[in-house]
Order: sequence, then structure tokens, then C-alpha cells
Amino acid sequence: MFKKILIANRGEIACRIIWTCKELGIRTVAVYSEADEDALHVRFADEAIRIGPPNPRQSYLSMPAIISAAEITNVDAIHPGYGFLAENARFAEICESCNIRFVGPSPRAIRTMGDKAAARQAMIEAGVPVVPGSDGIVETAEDAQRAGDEIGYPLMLKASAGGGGRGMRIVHDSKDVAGAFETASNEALGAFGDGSMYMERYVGDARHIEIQVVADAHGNVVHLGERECSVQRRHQKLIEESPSPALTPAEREAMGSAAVAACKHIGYESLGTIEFLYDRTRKEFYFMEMNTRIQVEHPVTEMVTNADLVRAQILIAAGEPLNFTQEDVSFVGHSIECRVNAEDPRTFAPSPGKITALNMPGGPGVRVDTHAYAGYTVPPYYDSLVAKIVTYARTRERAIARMQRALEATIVEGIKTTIPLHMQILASEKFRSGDISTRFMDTFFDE
Ligand code: MV4
Repeated sequence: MFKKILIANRGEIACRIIWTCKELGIRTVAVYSEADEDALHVRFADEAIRIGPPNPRQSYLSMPAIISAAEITNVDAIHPGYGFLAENARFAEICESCNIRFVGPSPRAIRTMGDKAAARQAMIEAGVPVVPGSDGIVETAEDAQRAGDEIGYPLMLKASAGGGGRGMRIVHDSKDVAGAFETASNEALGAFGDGSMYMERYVGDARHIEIQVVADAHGNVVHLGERECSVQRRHQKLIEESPSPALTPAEREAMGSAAVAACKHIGYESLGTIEFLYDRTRKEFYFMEMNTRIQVEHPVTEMVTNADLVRAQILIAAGEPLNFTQEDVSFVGHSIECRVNAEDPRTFAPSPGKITALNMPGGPGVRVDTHAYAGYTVPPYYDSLVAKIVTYARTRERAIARMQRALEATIVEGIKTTIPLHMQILASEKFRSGDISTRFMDTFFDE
């Protein structure tokens, strides 16, 4: 087992990783920027190395700075968390070449899944359903016209190098497809240095449902059920839950099996998430993307499966076999997560600043993952997540009631947060009835 791990991240996830390392008896090294001198992850780690200025390019994204910190402190492994370098294949490669274990999948798996057209192709080969669309990359506007007229409209143009909603475009009419292709491809070239595009039929009335997988280095692959992530705004998730109110046990089983088949096909080794688009009209699901990292919303899976996903991820990276099979996994109760962001709840404009008073909720079935404390200043340089409030209860209805009372007990003064928005969503009939889709937030403020 590893003796010492460096956490190449900050905020709540750095704290979350440190908690599990402590339980495993693994020593921890924090890295931090000048903006994070007073951050909790720095306090809780056994050692802390300042790696650069606030700008993440020169600190949390700086591979030389992080590798130097790892060399100086003589760690066995680096945990990348989410964001920053978590899905950077080159970073994973550099770690391995420095004889430091990267807590994540192989560079090859990261690269395949980072190329969305290649991922789609791999899923077709694995027998996992994908949205009907182009046969690989569309090279020219003429090809886009031909493929588009075959797929039908509306359709989506997607950048191979995009993902998470970046580099996408809806085309409603045959006369627009060639022009949209040129514009989207040029935008992708500018944004990602890669203008490759592919096309899919547009699924309008959809849910975002993702499957958590764990795959060890010995060929064992197990899924831990789904997370429903349809309540999003501008591709930023607001509320996640497990199980999804939409899936029947048979659908859960089919989606889980597809996710396991996907991992086996690519020889995946680590923890990961397969995102599916669930077509509410046809009651069918399609592969969208695979995330090769621990995700923000992992706690809702931990609550209903009683797993520690960070622990599983570290043990897998150390070469340990999974000590459970698919048959051992059971799902009990319902869990909901609200992302408390330092943002204006109406405009979503960032609201960094000093937290002058803070109370986090507790009591039965309430979990809080946060790095915030009274007197902490939320810096303006990084993402705005300040806390994840997670509830757990026997039923969805009771998990919602628990979340409402938990949010009522939450006090964050000095900055604006998304809590009022969460309260409004939780009180809405649409959310309470489980009638949520990717368009939930588009219409929310109108009602
Ligand atoms: C789609 C889609 C409809 N049809 N693909 C958004 C994020 C990225 N992972 C893929 N996304 C979508 N792909 C087809 N063929 C609709 C979305 C989408 C979406 C998906 C999940 C959650 C929220 C969303 C909001 C807008 C669009």
C-alpha cells in the first residue's frame, strides 16, 4: 500500500481525499497556491508545499510545480481529484515516468475517452448503444451535409475534443448544416486546437443519467448504480440524486451492464463514470461520454451503496483486487446532493469574498463535504463550489424533506450562494414529482 500521497487539488475534494487517506493510514502532502495559504486542505495534510501564484496555470495546472513537490516529498502516488489535471493523459504519463503512481486510469484510457469521437467508436465496438449519428469524424462541410441529411434534423454537431457541453451546436435544418459545421469546427480549433467534429441525432426530451463503475487491475468490473444529474444550468450541475426517479430495476440493470461492458472492452482500470442520455420519449439510453475521474457528485452513490469511492480508487491504483462482486452490491434508500456555490442564485455570477458567519447542518442522514469555515475567504480564481450538502433517507420524499430542513439550518453570510435557488427547486411540484429533464432549468424561472 502507498505510504504517502500528494493531492494535486484544492477545496472540498482535497479535504475529502485527505479524510480517506487518514483512515487508510496514508500520509498526505497538500499543494497550494498563494491564494490558498489559509485553506483547510493545507491545514489537514501532513505536509504542504506552496507551488505558485493564484493563477491555476502556474499552480494547480503546473505539471513541473506539482511533480517537483512530489519529488521533494518522496510520495508514492498523486491523487488528482477532479478538474485541473485529473483527465490530462500527459500528466498521468509524466507521473508514471517519474515512478509515481497516478491515482486514475492509464494514459491510454484517459486519451481514448478524452477524444469524444474515439470514445463513441469504442462504445460501438463494445456493443454499447450510442445516439444514431455520423460514422466517425465528419471531415468537410459537404460530408456534414450528406451525413446530416441521412441522420435527420434536429441534430447535434459535437467537437471530438469538447465534452461536458463544450463545443456543441444544434442544427435544426438541412440548409444550416454546412455553415454550422464550418463555424463549429473553427471554434473547436480555436478552443481546443482540434477542429474534429462528429454528429448525432438530437435527443430533445432527455435525462442525464450516469453509472458509477469500479474496475480493478485484475479484470473485475462492478457498477454502483446510477446518479440522476438532469438538474443543471449551462452544463453546471445543481442537484444530483441516486437512484434516478426515472429508472425501473430492469433499466438500471441494462444501463449498469452496458457500463460494465464498456469498461471491459477498453480494459479500463480505475473508478469512472459513464454518462448516458436517457430518451424519455423512446425510453432508450445512449452513451454520451465517460469521465475518468472521481466526480463532484460521488457522495450520493456512497450514501446508497455504503462504499467509500476514494478508498476504492486508491486501493485499485495500488493494485489491490476488488473485495466484492456485483452480487454483493445493493442499493438502500435515496440520496440527494445540493451544490452550494458562491454565486448569485439568479444570475449565477460568481460571488467570491469573506464568509463572515457559517453554520453547516447536521443530524440524521446529513453529510456535508466542504472546505469552508467562518472567516474563510472564497478566492475568485477557482470554481465556486463551497459546500456539498448531501442527505440520505429511506425514500426520495424523505430525502427531500431532510434536504429542506438541512438547508434551513445552513447559514453562509458575507457571500451570495445558490441555497435560495435550491430551496425553490426542492419546493417545486416538477422536482418533487421527479419530472426532470435536461431542460428543467430552462423553464424553471418562468413558472
Ligand atoms: C446531447 C443532447 C441531445 N442529443 N446529445 C451535454 C453535455 C454533453 N455531455 C452532451 N450533452 C448533450 N448531448 C444528443 N445527441 C443533449 C445534451 C445536453 C445535456 C445533456 C445532459 C445534461 C444537460 C444537457 C443540457 C443541454 C444539452
